[in-house]
Amino acid sequence: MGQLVVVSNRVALPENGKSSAGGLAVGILDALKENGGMWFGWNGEISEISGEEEKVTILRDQGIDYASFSLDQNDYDLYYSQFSNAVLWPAFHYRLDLVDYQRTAWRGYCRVNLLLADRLTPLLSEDDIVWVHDYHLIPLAEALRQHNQRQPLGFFLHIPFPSPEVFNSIPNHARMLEMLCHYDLLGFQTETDKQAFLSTLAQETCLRQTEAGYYNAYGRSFKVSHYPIGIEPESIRQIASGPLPPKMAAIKDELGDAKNIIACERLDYSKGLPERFLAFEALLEHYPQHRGHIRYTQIAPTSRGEVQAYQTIRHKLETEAGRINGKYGTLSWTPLYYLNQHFDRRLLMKIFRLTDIALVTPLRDGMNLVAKEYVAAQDPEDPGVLILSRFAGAADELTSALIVNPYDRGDVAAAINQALNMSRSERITRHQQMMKVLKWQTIDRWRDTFLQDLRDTGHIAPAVLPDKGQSTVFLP
Ligand code: GDG
Repeated sequence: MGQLVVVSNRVALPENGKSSAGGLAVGILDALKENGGMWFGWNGEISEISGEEEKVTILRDQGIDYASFSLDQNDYDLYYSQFSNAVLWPAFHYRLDLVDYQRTAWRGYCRVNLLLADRLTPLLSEDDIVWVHDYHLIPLAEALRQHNQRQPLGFFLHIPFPSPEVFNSIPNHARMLEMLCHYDLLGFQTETDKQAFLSTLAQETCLRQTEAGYYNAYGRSFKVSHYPIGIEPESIRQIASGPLPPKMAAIKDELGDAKNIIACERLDYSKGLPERFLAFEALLEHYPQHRGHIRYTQIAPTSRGEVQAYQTIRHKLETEAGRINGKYGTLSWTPLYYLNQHFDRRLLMKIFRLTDIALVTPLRDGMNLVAKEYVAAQDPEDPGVLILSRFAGAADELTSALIVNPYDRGDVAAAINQALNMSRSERITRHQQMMKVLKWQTIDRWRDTFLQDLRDTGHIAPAVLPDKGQSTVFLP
């Protein structure tokens, strides 16, 4: 049997023989450890030499080959910062107003994917299976097919797939759909995402269903399904319930009887942070009985700091946090703690357990792992309350959370008030219902079902390929 080859934009390289990877990376690493395999992608470094000259470095650790490379500045700018993060990310999160499209970026995006196929091809064997992750790598399957690679190629989209009207607003949308159909398996987070993809495809071209889950378009056959990503609830429970570091114990004492509200995510406009700050302000305004008795801590480490839209939202949050604290704070009480910092993962899980309410209110989110981690970190005898946006993929599964519309600050404020007043027995019931889902749809299940389906696509007739040796042109 061949090996599993995972391809993602970034590779989480092992450090000092020990991996520092977070939840998703751990799930991928487990699969690689089980079956042996390779993880291929960018090492996170920008190199001085040109992309074409850059070599792949292979590092072997615990039976896994980490095949990684640097990008040059031009490739990083066009492929990563511009097309991936200033076109695809905002558009797929319904923020067409933030799309900054340039044709050079699209060409750079395609060129880097072709470069990745050039580098990956010599590392592949005929009986390998290849699992490609996320929106940076839409063109990769087509590029690999043009290198005569016939292995099962699977693609999982971690972010939402938007409605046809939104997707069709992206220049090159038709070309991207065609590129996606070179994969044998296309996986989405939710049924809604899957349906949005199929509707978009059906509008663009002749789409035929050939058997349950299998489709045909552009002369190629592929499977389409949804695979909600999960977490490892037991490992999170263990971390969260372990002893508190001394610094944390002091914070716990300091909190006293105050109710603690937590929110944590990368600083990203899709996560609905400014809207959430305003919802918190609405709570203080309309439910004055909570003033002085609650504390909202927002953890938001910087991400993609070089992209303009991310700098703008950072400034906005700094201003808003200061304004709200200035308006409602007293000499002895600060309502909002805004921490633009990265926290250690283990510490984060303990903080989740210590807090009474989690605010997870993205404007759009593929899944949202923080929502799931928060629930798993709770004490089952005295759990906190999850307030969850209806626009997070997780809302399909965690229906016992308090589901809110993040655009309606009155709705979010009312949910916080409801959570602050919720009886212990209701909190326990809701928590039990959510834990049932989390224990079923774990990250292992997500990975195993995807990989099983990818192996099963082996019976699909291979795509029509050019003869070996015939030169092919990869057109953006
Ligand atoms: C994409 C999709 C989808 C956050 N702050 C810190 C920290 N985190 C960790 C969380 C969680 C992870 O980062 C974030 O995962 P999310 O799912 O919430 O969001 P994205 O980063 O946008 O992920 C998303 C996901 O892919 C998986 O498919 O669910 O929809 O957008 O694990 O705990 N970790 C540490 N310090 C922090 O300050 N250590």
